[in-house]
Amino acid sequence: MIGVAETNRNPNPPTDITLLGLGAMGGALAAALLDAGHSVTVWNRTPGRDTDLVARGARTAGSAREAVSASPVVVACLLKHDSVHETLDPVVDALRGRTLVNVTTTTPNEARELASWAADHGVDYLDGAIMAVPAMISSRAGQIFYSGSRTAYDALLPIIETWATSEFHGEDAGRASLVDLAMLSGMYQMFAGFLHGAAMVGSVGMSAADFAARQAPFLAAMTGELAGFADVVDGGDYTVPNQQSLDFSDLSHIVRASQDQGVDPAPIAAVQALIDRQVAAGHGSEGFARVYESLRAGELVGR
Ligand code: FVH
Repeated sequence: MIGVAETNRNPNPPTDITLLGLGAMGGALAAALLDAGHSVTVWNRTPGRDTDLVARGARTAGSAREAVSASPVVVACLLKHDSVHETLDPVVDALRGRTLVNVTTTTPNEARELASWAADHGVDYLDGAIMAVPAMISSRAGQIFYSGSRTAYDALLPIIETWATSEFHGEDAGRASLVDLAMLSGMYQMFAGFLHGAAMVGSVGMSAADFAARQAPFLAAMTGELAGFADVVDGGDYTVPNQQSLDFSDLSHIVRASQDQGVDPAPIAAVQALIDRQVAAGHGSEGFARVYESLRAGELVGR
């Protein structure tokens, strides 16, 4: 990964930018570009979403072709992978020789497919994965991961930094998306874990708000354990001392408690299944981090 400080800044970045897609995120990105003094051309499939941006100085394009033709840099912030092709396939001849920054959420393979499609049509392709909600755009709290064309990243850094903290993750166009989706995987499983706990205590009348007030500081403290797990995983030795063993980590009592309360134990049962696989493979005395091996191998038993 290449961080912001390690990039070659372009002292004369292009100032004309086209933004395709004026949904919640596209609108925020366009507004940030206008605030930074860029000349911004906007286009949206459904007319009428550009009113505020035009009032702030954006030029509006009557068609995707006109929008693409207006600037050397075209940013696509559309709903999904298919939307990008639906918008750009018919105008790909106009895109030739320009840079496409695609911040539409895609899977890694969809990003790679778009990079390959762009290369076939003479388009420099930079994929972006946004780790922010629209309200975080223009703040350093937001992060956007990029991968694909390093040339494009270096040239555009002064522009894309107006949106959020930028990180370049390499020339595999799918990598930014992969990191993004891996981050979201952890987040959604944490949310599901919280909701499962809320359902357990809800069965005896505790409100979700009461539970959240207790769970939030506990989870925040537990994130301090992540670096230790990471050290064990990266070191590849799950026998290092002072770890909680898989045998000790048996969670079947939580599964039973959930069932006893009439609550679906699916989230915690999934964790227990990962533990069981490693214990069955003879690794019960090793650390909890060993469940990584089952996940990484994509198979039921450890290597
Ligand atoms: N909003 C957020 O918090 C998240 C944060 C993380 C990253 N995402 C991704 O950003 C992409 C755009 O998200 P959005 O919030 O702007 O989404 P919407 O407000 O729903 O707007 C969607 C825009 O896409 C246009 N669109 C949809 N399908 C097509 C199509 N086939 N051809 C052309 N344009 C299309 C839609 O146009 P319209 O419905 O107004 O005509 C909107 O402009 C997204 O990948 C998030 O995952 C945001």
